[in-house]
Amino acid sequence: MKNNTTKNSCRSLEADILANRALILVSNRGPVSFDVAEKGNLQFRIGEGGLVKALLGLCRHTAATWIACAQTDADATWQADQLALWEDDSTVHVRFLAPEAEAYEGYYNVIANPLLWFLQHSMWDVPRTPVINRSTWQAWEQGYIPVNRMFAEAIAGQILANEQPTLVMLQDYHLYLVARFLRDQLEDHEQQPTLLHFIHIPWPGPEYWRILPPTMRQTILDALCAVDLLGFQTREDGLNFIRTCESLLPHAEVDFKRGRVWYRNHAVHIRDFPISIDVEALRELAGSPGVAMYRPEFQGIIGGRQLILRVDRIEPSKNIIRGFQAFEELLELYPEHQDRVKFLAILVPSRLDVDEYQNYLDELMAAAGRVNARYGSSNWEPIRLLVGEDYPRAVAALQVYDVLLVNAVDDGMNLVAKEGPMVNQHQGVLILSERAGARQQLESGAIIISPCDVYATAEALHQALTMSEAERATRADRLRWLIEREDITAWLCHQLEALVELNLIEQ
Ligand code: GDG
Repeated sequence: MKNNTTKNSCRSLEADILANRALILVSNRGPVSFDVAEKGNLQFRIGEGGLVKALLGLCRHTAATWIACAQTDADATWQADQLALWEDDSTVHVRFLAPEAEAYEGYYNVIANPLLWFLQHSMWDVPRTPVINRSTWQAWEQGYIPVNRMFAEAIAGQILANEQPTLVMLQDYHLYLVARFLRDQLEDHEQQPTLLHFIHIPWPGPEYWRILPPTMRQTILDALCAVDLLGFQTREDGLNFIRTCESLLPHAEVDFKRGRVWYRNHAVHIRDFPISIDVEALRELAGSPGVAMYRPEFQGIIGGRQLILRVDRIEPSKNIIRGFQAFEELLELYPEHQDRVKFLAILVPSRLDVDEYQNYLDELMAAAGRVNARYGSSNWEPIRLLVGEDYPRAVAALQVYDVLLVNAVDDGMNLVAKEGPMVNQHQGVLILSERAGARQQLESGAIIISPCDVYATAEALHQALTMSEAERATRADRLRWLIEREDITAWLCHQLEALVELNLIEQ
């Protein structure tokens, strides 16, 4: 009931705020992607996930434009036009930017991933990596900077064409420099937009940002200080941002209590908005035939045993190898679990053209192979890997776990930790890394572990596998309650509320 009331008030807040305001959404990847159909005409698919759906929901209230980088050749040929995605007559104007291949490569595959991603997940092995050499600088100067500038130019053009004041919502670490370029572009114009930037990945403290050369880190901090409202996944990420400005951005005046940095005559407000899932849409998918069809496959894999599950992109920050090591430790410490438990790892290929990711895949397969060779028998394969992109299959697996292992070494939020408890039918136990953003909200229902501590993770696995039915049910109820009351609508709503509270926008 409460949830419905909140949803309705969120929808009316969205409508009120956007009634007299244009909207520009900006992200590296757009909400749709095009390909060429058999007859040669363009056809599109809407991106999966709650984020795209929630942001697209906003577009129905006003004149909205979504600006992103083309991901396919067909995207690049799409002539910035209105797209009708809904049954009523509302539309969204989708505009793709098509940077030169070399510039995109430097922006995306060198600076954003791995340099910033690894830095913000504290994953560099500092005595050896990163090596910031001439080609990294080239990727910065001829890739990250110009692609960010290209975004700013496109946004500025759109703002000047809009008759109403504009709210710009920027997403993530690919676009750190956009706000400053945009302010520079609009310096002599009256139409100053309200800028909101949400960062989906962790923000470490200044000690980590020191890995970047001063020019790079100051350019990033300077640009982010041109935003009006800067959103992070957790309170700690926000505090780390303020600490980073205090230590590394000369002339910045920080105010921890108010969550504000004053810089170049402008205040940037820092808040946490933990992202979540679209509970309603997930439940609908979980009840669909497309998910049900996987049940027999999983029954076969599990074979009446208990199931430990993980679902991740193949990504070093997800800490997949230590998960296998913890399972090995469990089998050694508590041999009674041998032949009684199956560990299923559903792994989604990701960024395999970056060396670090390809190597990680090889290493994790070897780690799983070692456990299987050591403990497996003709009727028991301890670890099963399922590699591939198949979201309904992942949801089907989430319905049947006894234990869900989320042991990321660092994670902005981790949506799997929120999806699992919502669809699981076994009162399954969530083991959650203290370094996943989801811990801030889910701590009281999960077993919290320190992700590098393989021994403690093994103990947590044992605790979860042997937990009483009553405790499992209490924890599962708690998790469902916590997730349901703060779903993706709330994430969006809290950002709009903050804009109003901070007087960054008149209602
Ligand atoms: C970044 C941040 C933050 C699973 N199998 C498939 C598939 N999935 C879904 C999962 C989940 C999503 O993909 C992954 O989201 P995560 O949050 O777990 O992780 P990242 O991809 O690293 O996301 C993260 C998030 O942004 C949002 O802000 O939480 O911290 O790193 O929903 O169930 N999706 C598709 N195919 C599959 O086979 N398309």
